[in-house]
Amino acid sequence: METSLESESPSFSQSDSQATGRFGPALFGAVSVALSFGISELLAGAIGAPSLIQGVADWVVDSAPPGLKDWAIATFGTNDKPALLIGIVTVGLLLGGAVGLISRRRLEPVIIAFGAFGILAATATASNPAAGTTGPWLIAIVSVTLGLIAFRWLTRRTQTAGTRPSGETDQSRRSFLQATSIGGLALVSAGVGRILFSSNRAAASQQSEVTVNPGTSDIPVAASFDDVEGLTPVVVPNADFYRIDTAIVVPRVDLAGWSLSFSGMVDNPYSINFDELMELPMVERYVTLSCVSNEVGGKLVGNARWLGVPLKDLLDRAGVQAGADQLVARSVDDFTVGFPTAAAIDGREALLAVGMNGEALPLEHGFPARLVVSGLYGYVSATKWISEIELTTWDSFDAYWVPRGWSKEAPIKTQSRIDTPARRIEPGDHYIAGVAWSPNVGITRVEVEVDTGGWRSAELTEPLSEDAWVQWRLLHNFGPGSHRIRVRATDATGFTQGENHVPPAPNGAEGWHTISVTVA
Ligand SMILES: Nc1nc2c(c(=O)[nH]1)N[C@H]1C(S)=C(S)[C@@H](COP(=O)(O)O)O[C@H]1N2
Ligand SMILES: [Mo]
Repeated sequence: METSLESESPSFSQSDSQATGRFGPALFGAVSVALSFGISELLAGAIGAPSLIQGVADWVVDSAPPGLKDWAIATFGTNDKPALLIGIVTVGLLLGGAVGLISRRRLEPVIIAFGAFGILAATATASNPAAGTTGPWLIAIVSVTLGLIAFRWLTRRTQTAGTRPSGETDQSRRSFLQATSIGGLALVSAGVGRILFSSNRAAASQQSEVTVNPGTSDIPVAASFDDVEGLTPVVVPNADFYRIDTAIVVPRVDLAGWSLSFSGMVDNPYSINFDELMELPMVERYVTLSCVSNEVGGKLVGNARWLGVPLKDLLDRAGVQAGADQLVARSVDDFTVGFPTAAAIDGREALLAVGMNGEALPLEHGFPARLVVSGLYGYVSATKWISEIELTTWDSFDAYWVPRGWSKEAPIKTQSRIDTPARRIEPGDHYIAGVAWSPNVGITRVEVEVDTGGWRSAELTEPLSEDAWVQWRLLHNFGPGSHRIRVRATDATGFTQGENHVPPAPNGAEGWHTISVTVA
């Protein structure tokens, strides 16, 4: 096979001078990669499957060494996914540029690099159970082929012209234009792909058609300090609720094909579909959910009104066998949690939830059903897009985050956070206010200290339940200067938060949230 470009164009380097210049091949490589990426987005959007970039991102998330996730969440918060996608695109374009430079004389490296990327990306993407297998390969083959064709086209035109000594400047301008148009095509493909993707998924999702009706609910109306500016609402609206999961593409569950199975150490294994589930008696409860990665003062915590079936009812029907001391819950995308079976039956709020704040679960929060277990961090309890509940022994299985260095057992630690005042305020009276939580236990006291003025008790909202956070506030007269404010909560067991700072890994952050404000 003739793949040597040099033989077609011995004077390649002569033309390689102006606008596209010495780095022309790098530009061509990068632009060809961009086209591959763009076509991959377009095809993914058209068939509603994850694109290659998303597949690679998924793979990075699942195989990233422990510590990287902590770093990513600490650095990017809930923007960690966009950051990862941007990172992958950037690395891809840089590699494309490098391969272009190396390949200025030969096509083999480009074919090998593009081919290897296609194979790896398709393999990674196809390993996501939600992606299917043919889609990723089809997308990889078409997008890699078009990328290669683009590279060939860009480089060949340059070289042909290079044999005409007088046409160098014209040609290099033309190559630059060609590269620009390929880049534009890549952007348009990606944009159209993203639009197709969201409309495709929105149309195919039955989430908006599901209404969840609690019937008669005895749940209290949330009392809150509405007049305090900058304070997090007692019940966080769905759109504002933090989101943490390993899914690059939010799983879209087809209700007709969905069921939840109860398996393992049970007397009567069974499955339940969505219609059957919706017929069961439900309760509505306020439960505060927290991510173990939440730093002291962090935003990865929220309180919502969940509607669902008590897990105990579902387990009673299955008949949990003696010795089944671990409940493992698996999602449609193969995420797992594991927690002591006792937590599902000891009387705490432990729900198979279908509703969040009066609506069907949003897609990002687990439609059609998820677990909510009061007092346990999300990574050991709150399986979204749930598909299976398996009863097993504590020692026979470690769920997703455990081999990645996080504790196997992870009760939520008592915490408090300062939401307001802002970092710069004018002298005078200002509320110091925030939230405090200890799900399944409850908060009894929140104290605030300004500078070294001693701890003062804050006013608390009427707790919605022992599972929900409370708001707290304290009016303070601020004089000019810089002031340190810190907060600590006491829970219903009598435990008061300690000052010592502990990082999130491996089982949750500790310490007093401390801020400083400048008054001028
Ligand atoms: N299927 C699935 N469920 C999951 C996760 C996940 O990665 N996949 N992450 C868990 C973690 S770490 C947390 S903190 C909570 C967050 O729930 P939220 O996104 O609704 O706030 O979901 C849990 N449930
Ligand atoms: Mo989490």
